Amino acid sequence: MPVIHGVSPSPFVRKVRVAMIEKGLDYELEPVMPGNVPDSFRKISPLSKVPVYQDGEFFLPDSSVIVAYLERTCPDPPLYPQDARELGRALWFEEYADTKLVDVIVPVFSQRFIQRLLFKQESDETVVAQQMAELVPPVFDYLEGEVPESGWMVGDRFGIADISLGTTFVNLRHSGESIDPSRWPRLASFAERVFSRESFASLIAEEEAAFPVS
Ligand SMILES: N[C@@H](CCC(=O)N[C@@H](CS)C(=O)NCC(=O)O)C(=O)O
Repeated sequence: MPVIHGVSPSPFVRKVRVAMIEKGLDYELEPVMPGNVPDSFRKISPLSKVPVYQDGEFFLPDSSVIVAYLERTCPDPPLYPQDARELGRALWFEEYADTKLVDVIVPVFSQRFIQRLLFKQESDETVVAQQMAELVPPVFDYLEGEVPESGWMVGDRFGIADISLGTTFVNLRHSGESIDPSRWPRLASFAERVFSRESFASLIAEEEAAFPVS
């Protein structure tokens, strides 16, 4: 059975797990804590990051690479559009989610989830407030203009764009924050749609049980 090396709260690990669930693929999760990896892990992940996919002696790092590989090995159901322009847009939203969206959300997640929940230390609420007031809004403004009123990001078919954006919204949720529906109504309802999808809902339930917010 394939193995995913990484930990469940990582947005990139979750992205791969959702893709595998959507495709009906079984896997095992092998815990590897990012930032504290053994030397042996660097051999299979030259950038020392999670996730890494393993199938026997075959190893692949990077969530985008892994999901693209899974699409070739298990094409049904497809997670990438066939149409060239739709594919381009889906890949763009994946890139934007993996870079800009992660960049603005992870500092909030680091304070509220990693610092407070995992390490049982005070969170730096000035960091959280600054992110939420200054750095997150322009990103949400952009996405609010792109997200459809109903359905999914590209071609009204659930796929890689929805998975990539949705996985980081889960980290925002784990941080005790949400998308303000009075300011970003489309984006807030998109996030709720993603959270309700079975693949996401099962992982959110598993993660919330493992890391209860008290
Ligand atoms: N582009 C990579 C990013 C992976 C990534 O940044 N993972 C984080 C955990 S969420 C990590 O392993 N960080 C450890 C480090 O940067 O040393 C992907 O899509 O898999």
